[in-house]
Amino acid sequence: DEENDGTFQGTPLSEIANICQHPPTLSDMKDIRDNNHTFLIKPFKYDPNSPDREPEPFYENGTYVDEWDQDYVRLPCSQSYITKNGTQRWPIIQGSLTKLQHLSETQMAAMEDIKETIEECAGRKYEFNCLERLLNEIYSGDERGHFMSTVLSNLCSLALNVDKICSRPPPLLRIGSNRTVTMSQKQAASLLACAFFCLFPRRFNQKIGSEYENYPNPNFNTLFHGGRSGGPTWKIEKLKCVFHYFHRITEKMPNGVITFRRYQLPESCVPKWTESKEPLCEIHITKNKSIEDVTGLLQVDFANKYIGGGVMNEGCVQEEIRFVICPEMLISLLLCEVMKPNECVFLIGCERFSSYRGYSTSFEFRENYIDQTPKDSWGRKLCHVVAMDAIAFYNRATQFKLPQMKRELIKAYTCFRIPAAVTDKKSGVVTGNWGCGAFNGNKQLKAIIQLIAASQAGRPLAYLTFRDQKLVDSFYEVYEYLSNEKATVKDLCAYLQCYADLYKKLPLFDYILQTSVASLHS
Ligand code: AR6
Repeated sequence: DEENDGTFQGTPLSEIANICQHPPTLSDMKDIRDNNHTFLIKPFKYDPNSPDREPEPFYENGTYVDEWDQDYVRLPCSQSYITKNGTQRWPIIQGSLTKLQHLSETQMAAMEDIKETIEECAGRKYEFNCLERLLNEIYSGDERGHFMSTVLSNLCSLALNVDKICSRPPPLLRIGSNRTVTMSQKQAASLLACAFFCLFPRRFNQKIGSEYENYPNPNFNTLFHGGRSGGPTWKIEKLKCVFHYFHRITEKMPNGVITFRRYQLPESCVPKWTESKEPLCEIHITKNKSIEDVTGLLQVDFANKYIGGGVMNEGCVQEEIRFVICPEMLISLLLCEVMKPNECVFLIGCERFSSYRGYSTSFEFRENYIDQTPKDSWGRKLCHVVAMDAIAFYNRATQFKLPQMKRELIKAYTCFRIPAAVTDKKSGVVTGNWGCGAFNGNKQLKAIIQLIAASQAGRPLAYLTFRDQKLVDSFYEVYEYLSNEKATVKDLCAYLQCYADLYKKLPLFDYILQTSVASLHS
């Protein structure tokens, strides 16, 4: 046990404020009169004594509301979804999916049938080598049989009933909108079934000037694409994770609730960094844990500004792995426009379904994962994740320039900050080498930037070094030094400001250890 094996430094994790011990107090859903919060479900209260109760879809006037514009997800079931010939697309989709469902239930469908269905629904051609390799070569006969009959039939039914299950299209979380959407896990499942069949219109084209140029593509077409090799092994493993989720929801549909919340830091809340006397936050530093294993703290997703990053392609680092083991997070690709430097997205309540081993090219689906995270009074798992996108540094020297340091600080603060209205105890944040893998950042710099942001937000910081014992010790040495110096946020900012001219000479931690707080301001 890490708590006792001496590999961590700082405050023990068990002493860091945790939302599972102190669940946040939430207003009743029915009392929320917030134009920026859309509920796809009727007001729902979770009662731990009747855990099987399901949230119900919210119907405006008893029927499906057909919104079809730039503020809403364009659902395939809309009457306004028209083919080039001017006919409605939904009846075509219904025809194809019903045929496939019938096949899967009577004689078991084949890869070709899935391919035909998807192409018929979209009215375009795709390449499916990765899907094909998984289904026809890698799955055992039993796995394949189960997928091609039971699971596939359920996916057809979830997609065919998207209008009934979702009751209306979710709003898009557009730039600057501060919008929030709350839905049931079943509604998310229905939307993901639509993504499996690549049913979301206009999302394939991300060319400049096209409607969805600033959005990721939530459809699975690129995930199925494998090229001549059938796709790299880790991409197949990602598919296995997502299909495991489909398998699980086919056995038993989860009955919880999830929320996606886009947040923009108001201009008036940008701290005066160089005047701030906030003290250093508490810290826990350790090397063997993974962010997704630390329940009850705000977990950081090392995101792309296009949320999900390479999850639908070949990407397989922290964000992509998180999204395939918790596939409900993929709904964010459907909802979220690109994130600006002063924005972030919270993913609340998403369930984890798979365990894994390896990382990046060695990534593998391991086995079923039972997520024991308790629920809040809305029926959401007490799992709070924030998508925090760093700058991708092609030239590593750029990150030490002031505008870049400031941008990263604002981003981290936007993610860590707790709105003044929230009176609950401030839970910790769990993060690590944010921006220091695919995005090429400097670990020492990012550690200090995140320390400043967490201190300003008044939240404890759990910092996972991803097996780097040297970083555990060196970061803690610097933290202790700063704490002895009684350094505050403004002092930390002063260190960074001076360091902008010194980065070529020595590492940031060395510079801090050699420089007293008093000398910074003299
Ligand atoms: N828990 C703790 N630390 C981790 C974990 C984990 N589960 N996984 C990785 N690390 P990276 P970035 C450490 O490269 O540089 C994606 O494509 C490990 O030391 O995922 O911000 C996104 O979509 C790793 O090297 O994040 C973006 O496009 C480091 O964290 C892009 O990558 C950084 O992980 C973001 O790249």
